Amino acid sequence: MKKTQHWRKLLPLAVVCAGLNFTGVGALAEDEGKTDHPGVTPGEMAYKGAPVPGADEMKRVVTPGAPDMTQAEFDLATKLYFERCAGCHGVLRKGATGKPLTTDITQQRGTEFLKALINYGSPAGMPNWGTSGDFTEEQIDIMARYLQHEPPMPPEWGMEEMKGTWKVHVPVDKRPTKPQHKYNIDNIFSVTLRDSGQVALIDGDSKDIIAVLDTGYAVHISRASHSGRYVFTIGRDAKVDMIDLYMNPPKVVATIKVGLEARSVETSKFKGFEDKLAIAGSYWPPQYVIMDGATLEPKKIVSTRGMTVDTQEYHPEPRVAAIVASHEHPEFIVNVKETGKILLVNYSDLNALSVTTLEAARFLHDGGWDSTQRYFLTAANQSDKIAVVDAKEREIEALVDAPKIPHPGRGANIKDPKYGPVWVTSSLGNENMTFIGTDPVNNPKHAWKVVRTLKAQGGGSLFVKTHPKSNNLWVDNTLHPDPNVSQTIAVYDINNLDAGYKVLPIAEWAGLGEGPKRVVQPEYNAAGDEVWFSVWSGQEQESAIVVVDDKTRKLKKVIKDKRLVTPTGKFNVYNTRKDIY
Ligand code: DHE
Repeated sequence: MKKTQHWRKLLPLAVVCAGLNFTGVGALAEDEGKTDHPGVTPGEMAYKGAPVPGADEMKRVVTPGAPDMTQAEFDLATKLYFERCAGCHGVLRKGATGKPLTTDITQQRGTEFLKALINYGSPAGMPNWGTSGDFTEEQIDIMARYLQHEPPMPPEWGMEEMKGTWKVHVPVDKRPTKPQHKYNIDNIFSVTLRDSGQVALIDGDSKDIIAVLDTGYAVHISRASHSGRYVFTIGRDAKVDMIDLYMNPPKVVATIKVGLEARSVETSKFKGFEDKLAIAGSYWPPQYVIMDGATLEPKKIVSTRGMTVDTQEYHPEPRVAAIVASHEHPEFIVNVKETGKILLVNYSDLNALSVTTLEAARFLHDGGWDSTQRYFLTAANQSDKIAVVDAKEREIEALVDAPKIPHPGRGANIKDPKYGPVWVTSSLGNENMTFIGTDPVNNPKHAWKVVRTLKAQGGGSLFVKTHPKSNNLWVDNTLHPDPNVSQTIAVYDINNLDAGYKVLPIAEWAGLGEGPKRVVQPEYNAAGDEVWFSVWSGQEQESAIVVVDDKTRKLKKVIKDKRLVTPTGKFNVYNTRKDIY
């Protein structure tokens, strides 16, 4: 079997076939009368009563201890699992942000338990796939049975596969040498349109949509190159798209598929290497690839499989989570989720790649720089810890406790009136926002300690945000089960943190119809005087982006357009390329 074949074809093969396929009965081919069954002739009806399902529907998937499924159900569940569940639970279901779902556990829990969990979700952060309307009752039943079968093993994805998908749509010498339009590139926002497989480029000055570009499926993040000229997006399907913002309108100039599932992409920022290289990390296969920064040509692929940091056991699926580009050395800092290791990948000589492995904690997820951009603070979310990497000395500076399930995005850097420079994360699993001192020079007593814990509106928070020019600290509660919480935003006055937060009714301001209308990911404009929120509804429903004046905290603009399908992450070019948050 050819390696590039789609992995759904490589299912584990506990499949037994009951291939009763009578549909093509040649002797009856000329019998053309009408029956109650469209496409079925009277002769066929007389012979077998009604059409039987196709081969895929009749094949049964059998795993000892699990309820049987048809092949068609198994294929559907494999697709839904990949789209909705693998991100948290892992392709091989060994767990990370979500709990492990290996068959010893799922078979013991049984179908009814699993159905209830999928339908209603859990306070620990499992989304309510049924009651939110994302999954139908039938899909929930299929998923509950699927989880009791062994997971299909996806194929590897090496240089041959990458090169097979790599396309340079506009060669470097055919690209413009200066911007071909009047937009202020630094104030363009790249907005993920999650369920339409696109990004919208929005002009931060006029709030007009400049372009809507096809990308990979459910783009996770956009990262701007050091110069700001290029924006790189990574789809959940591991497709990287490189957008040239000089073109009018901006266009995708190169693409590549780096694996089957991915979440992270970054470009080199160290002096002398600006815009030279790009890196993408995959969830499956567990690996990262370093590419040419102008064409996406894949140069070096490195596997992340290996031993876990604590028990030192082999892990077959250590996924690559956040990646940042060091400002201190020619290095990418790569989070390996399941092994709990942080890799310092020195890109100065790709033929003698030097990788330093730092020991942190499981399961590494997202993170960002402190205000000096020397220290990278990153969540080891199921260990309830924040790992601090000193990018200059190339070592772990501290492991700080941060209950429960810290989820910073890139975090927020503020000047705490009492404790000096701190970095803040909110949490998925409870209402705590954790403030960690980041200034070992002038505030050594508070450095790498939790100096303050504040309560947000509740758990289910994904992102915090501020800006060096702002006095506001914003915190969302996107995954909170109560719509009064998930559809609003809490904002703190940084100079009066003890006074608590104010709540702004962002979804109400958007003036949308039916839908979950979850408010997600505050993002500043380049000047730091506006903050943008996505109001994220279902694929068939209207969504919006709400722009708030940072000083007055009043509504400034609602961006609505039928092309804005399920907006989630927004990445301002200037703030992203300069790592400002
Ligand atoms: Fe994310 C960042 C992984 C679900 C929106 N998300 C990240 C990063 C990782 C990650 C590893 C850091 C990338 C980096 O910095 O290099 N996210 C995952 C998952 O594994 C998870 C839990 C499940 C999944 O199936 O993907 C997940 N994420 C979501 C969502 O459901 C969100 C809310 C909506 C969406 O678009 O899918 C979502 N993730 C985001 C956003 C960021 C992000 C907006 C960047 C935040 C920032 O400000 O930097």
